[in-house]
Amino acid sequence: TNSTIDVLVWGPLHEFLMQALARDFKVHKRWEIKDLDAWVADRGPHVRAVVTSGVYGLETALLERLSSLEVVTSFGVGYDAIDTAYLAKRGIRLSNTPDVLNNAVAETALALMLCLTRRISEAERFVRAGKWTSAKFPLGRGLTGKTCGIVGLGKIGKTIAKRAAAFNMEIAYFRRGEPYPDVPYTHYSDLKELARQSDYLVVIVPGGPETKHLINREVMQALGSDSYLINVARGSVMDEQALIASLQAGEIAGAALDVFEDEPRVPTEFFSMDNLVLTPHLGSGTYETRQAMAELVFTNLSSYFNQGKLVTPVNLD
Ligand code: 8YV
Repeated sequence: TNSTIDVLVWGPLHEFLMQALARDFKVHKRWEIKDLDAWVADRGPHVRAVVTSGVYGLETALLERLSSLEVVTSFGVGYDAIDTAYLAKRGIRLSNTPDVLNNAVAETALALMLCLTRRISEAERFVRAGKWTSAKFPLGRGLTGKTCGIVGLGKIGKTIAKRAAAFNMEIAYFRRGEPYPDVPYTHYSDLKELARQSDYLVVIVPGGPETKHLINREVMQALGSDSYLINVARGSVMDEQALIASLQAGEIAGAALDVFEDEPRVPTEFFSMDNLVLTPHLGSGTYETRQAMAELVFTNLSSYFNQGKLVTPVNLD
């Protein structure tokens, strides 16, 4: 039994996961601890595992005081909010939840593309406001025959590519240096060139310092006034101020954003722009996928303590 193992949960997580953890481990909920400082002084050295999510991240100052910490299991595929170099230095293991969310995120990307280009959100506002009787709703643009440029052709990127191809779109992607050997899509080693060729530019690279503001004003200008930007990756990948300026100048046709630089805060400039689709980081948010993610987090933790290894480790070497 693992019921003597102290697990610190960083913030509220999926209900199935919370219940499974409470059943099998000695769970401490960080957000319910009244005097965290006193608690850490007392229990901190006993904590062997931390459970968090890609959006909570971890404060190193607190980790520093968990001297027996062995493992961190994170809910979500992206772990840019976690200081992996710090974990590696201390020999702390880390797991994420890859693969199980590929379909949900890809479906979100396609949903946003359709919503954006057929102006679905805008059209709904039009009908709900009772405007249909007195005005004509403007036309949208189609996906068929257009080029879908993918920034980040990883597992989710490939899943998006397949679905976009099913809409008879041309698929192109950006990768620094050489093309992938086993991929049939058009390769660009220059991001601006991909943007220039794309009607829809879908961003699905990991976050973190390496991709910070990768989508800058120049990329937006290269994309052009008839083309759209879709971000289902991380807010940090896009220069939000540049996007505001670019939209105000009419340099791109519109954008669909599921992620933001300072979530859940969204720049107020966006609220009045009708050519934007704004969603609250719901990319992986289906019942099925969140359940699968919750199960995978739990399986990782159980497997670590029962078999000595994680199921989906993040390689920190
Ligand atoms: C979040 C995500 O983890 O997987 C990721 O990287 O961004 C999402 O799936 C999810 O919103 C839970 O916080």
